Amino acid sequence: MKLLFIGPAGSGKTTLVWEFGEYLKENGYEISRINLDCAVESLPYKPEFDIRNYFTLSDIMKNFNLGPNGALMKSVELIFKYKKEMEKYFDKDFVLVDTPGQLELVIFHKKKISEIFREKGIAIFLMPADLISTAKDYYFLRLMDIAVRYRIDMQCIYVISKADLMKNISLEKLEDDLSKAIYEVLKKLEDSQRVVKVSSMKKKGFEELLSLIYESFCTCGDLS
Ligand SMILES: Nc1nc2c(ncn2[C@@H]2O[C@H](COP(=O)(O)OP(=O)(O)OP(=O)(O)O)[C@@H](O)[C@H]2O)c(=O)[nH]1
Ligand SMILES: [Mg+2]
Repeated sequence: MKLLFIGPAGSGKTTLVWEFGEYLKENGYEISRINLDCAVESLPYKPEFDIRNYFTLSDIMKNFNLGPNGALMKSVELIFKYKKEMEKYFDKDFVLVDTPGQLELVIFHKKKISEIFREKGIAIFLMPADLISTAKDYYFLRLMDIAVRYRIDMQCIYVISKADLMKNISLEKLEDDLSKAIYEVLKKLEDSQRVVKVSSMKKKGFEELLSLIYESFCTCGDLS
């Protein structure tokens, strides 16, 4: 099963790939980790496949005479070149894929990275708790998740990341604060799912995340 971690810059993707991977290993699963972020300086885990072994952001900037954002977009095309190499690590219970912070790479590039991971794969969209203070913040992130789903065309779930930073806010209360019309829009566009909150820092919510992953596979028919 492939888990494609996506979300806004700094939402906790890399830390979750690390800590959730450790949790899965401790529970007897075989895992591999794939790093697709050619710009990252250091990682807390040792990936089985690391795109930086093939190119880095500064290589692309130099070779194609691009600025950092253009170079990151270019990295998507280059990632496809190493698909075969990457696939050598797909033969595991879970393949955890770490993506670059710029969500543009996943949603605004004509080539969809999600294609590589779509089969027996699920995208996990991180909504960082520290971005959520008001009903509008929450609504914005839920809309973002819907937009991402439409674009990547892949089974997708969302999770609240950095849950330890969520203080005295009830998500149910925020939902209640949304106007009825807006709430109806969300319900129409979203596949309903439980809200799972994870904290990599406190190592909390991993069991719930794993259950949600399994449930999503069952409902999309990928697992019998
Ligand atoms: N409080 C708290 N901080 C976290 C948690 N997870 C990650 N962080 C911190 O948030 C910052 C960003 O975490 P990363 O895992 O690098 O986030 P990322 O989404 O991979 O970042 P980019 O790849 O740069 O987009 C780091 O300082 C982490 O230590 C968490 O569960 N709780
Ligand atoms: Mg990262």
